[in-house]
Amino acid sequence: MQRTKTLVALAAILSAGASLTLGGLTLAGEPLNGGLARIDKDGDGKVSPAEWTTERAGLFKKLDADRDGKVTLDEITQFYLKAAPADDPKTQKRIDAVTAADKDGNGDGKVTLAEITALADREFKGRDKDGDGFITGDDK
Ligand SMILES: [Ca+2]
Ligand SMILES: [Ca+2]
Ligand SMILES: [Ca+2]
Repeated sequence: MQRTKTLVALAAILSAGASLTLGGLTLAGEPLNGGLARIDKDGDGKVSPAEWTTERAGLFKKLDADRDGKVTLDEITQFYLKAAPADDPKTQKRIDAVTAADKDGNGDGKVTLAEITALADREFKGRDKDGDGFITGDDK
C-alpha cells in the first residue's frame, strides 16, 4: 500500500507542474510561456540558441518591407502599427527592442541582419538566467 500512496503523491506533484528532480534527472519543469513556446519549434520545452536566432532572422525578414537588407525605423513602425495602435505601450517597446540593435551596431538608423543577430545573442544570454544554454520556464 505504501507504494501506491507514493505514486499518487508523485502524480499530484507532476500534475501541479512542479519541477521534480530525481538523481539529477528533471522530470518536469515550468512550461514555457506563450511567446517562448511559439519559438520552441521542436517542442522540447526549451528554446535553443538556434531556435532563438531563427526566430529573430524571421522577424527581420518580415520587418524589411522593401527587402533591401536593412530595416529602417519607418519599416519597423509600419510593421508594429499593424499589430497594435501607436499609443499602445507594447508598440513602443517592440520598436525600441529592434532599434536597440542599431544602437549596439553602427547607429546609422538602419538595422541589418548582422546587427539583429548580434543583439539576439546577447538577449539569449541575458534570458538564460541559470546559464544552462537554453531558455526554459525555469529561467526567471
Ligand atoms: Ca526547442
Ligand atoms: Ca528595408
Ligand atoms: Ca536556461
